[in-house]
Amino acid sequence: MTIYDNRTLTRRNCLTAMAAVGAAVAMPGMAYAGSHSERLDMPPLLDATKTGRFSLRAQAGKTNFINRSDSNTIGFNQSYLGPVVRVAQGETEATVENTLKMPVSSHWHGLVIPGEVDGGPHQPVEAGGTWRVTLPITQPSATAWYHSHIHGQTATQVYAGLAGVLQISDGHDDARGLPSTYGEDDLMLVVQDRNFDRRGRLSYSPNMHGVLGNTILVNGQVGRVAVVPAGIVRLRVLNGSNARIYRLAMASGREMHQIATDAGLLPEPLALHGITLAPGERVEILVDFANAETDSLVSSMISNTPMMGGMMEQGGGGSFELQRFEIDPRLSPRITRLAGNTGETLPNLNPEGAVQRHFTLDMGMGGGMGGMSGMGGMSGMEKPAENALSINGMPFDMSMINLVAKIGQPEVWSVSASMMMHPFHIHGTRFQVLRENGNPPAPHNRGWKDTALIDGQADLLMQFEQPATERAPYMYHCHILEHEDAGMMGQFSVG
Ligand SMILES: [Cu+2]
Repeated sequence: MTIYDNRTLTRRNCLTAMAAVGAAVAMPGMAYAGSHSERLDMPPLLDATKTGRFSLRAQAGKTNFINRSDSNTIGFNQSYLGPVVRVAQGETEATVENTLKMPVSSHWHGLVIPGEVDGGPHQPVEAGGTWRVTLPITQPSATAWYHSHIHGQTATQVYAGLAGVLQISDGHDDARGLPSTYGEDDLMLVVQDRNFDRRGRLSYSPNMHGVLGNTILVNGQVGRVAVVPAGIVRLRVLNGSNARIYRLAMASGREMHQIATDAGLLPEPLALHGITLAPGERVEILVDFANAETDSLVSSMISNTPMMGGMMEQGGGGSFELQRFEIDPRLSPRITRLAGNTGETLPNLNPEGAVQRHFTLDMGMGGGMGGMSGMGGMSGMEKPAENALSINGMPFDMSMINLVAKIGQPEVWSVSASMMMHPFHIHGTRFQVLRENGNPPAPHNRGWKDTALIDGQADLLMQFEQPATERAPYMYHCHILEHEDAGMMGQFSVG
């Protein structure tokens, strides 16, 4: 099924696009930089903390990203992406209505909830249908997200816009001294890379290695400026890209203070100059703009193809801008001191007596040998072969339960990837990164996670709290969406 107008698909390299738009381009490999003349909009906030319910409607629309040219897109409650849904602990009723002509789903990525309400491939919302579920939320505050998860369609549907942010909030951020005024000192940044043709229309060219775009979108917008007060600002960053891995830094070199990983707050801010963020991962950072100097969140170029796997630190040269910040002196900063202890703790599960499982993320022939043209994702046009990718040699099969886990039983999942880096996501739980390549995890990976970038090998420690039946199993998969769709996924029940 095609979401886009096929006539807009073009096969040309990035230089053509750069020449065509004539935009100020300072980013290697990035075609559209924008002009920084317009202010970044936050996604609409859908606050369900008081009402205990929210509704999402999958709908088709047109979105003008660049060059005043409309692209066919899909979104939740709007034409592209969805609202920031804010929920509190307790029971929340979610309604997902599907007005599209194809099945979609809404997987609550990062929620520790039963398999039956997880929104994965076994809970499609058929065309014209409605899905009503109760989400029993018991986990602490975190920035989670939601996106469609129909097997074989996840990459195209998310690329076209079927994703949004789900914030779990206990309402105590003021007491913690954390910025919490949405859109003022608490900013949501959904970072995605997308390809646009020379007329500025969204295009999708399947590639086995995952599609890399020629343009950065933040909250579905190109080249906007975020206006912030001259104080401490909280940035919640979601990597909502299909395949691109970012190495986040501030252009000025100023410190970032990490306060949360995927699945929750750290005990106290962690000062860092760089944070790696793979597809599906979230990070929350505090940035102090007290010196009132403009700055930008930037990323290094990171190569991740089967030919160049594991070249994280070598980068590939250069960096590009994700989001520019300007200070408005008229905004009075609400938070001027770095928060202290948040009251949360680092995960410290006991691995004694844990069930040991091994997962090898396999590229197969198609992935391994077709990598030559995949650089930048703009010239490699090979179509993904069905099920060319697998885990432990088994491509995903909707009718097969790959493993059975027990509630309360500690498990260590040893995940390895040889040819390139893969972000590994597990449904229905949060986990602790125990070791990365035999070493203690990188500082920014020490909090609760639900997605971990496997650059070689990592041991993940977890303990399942919720049930998942054989009819509504949890997934584990690579979060490069083209890999997931091509079979790098498995499923499991928990009882
Ligand atoms: Cu992968």
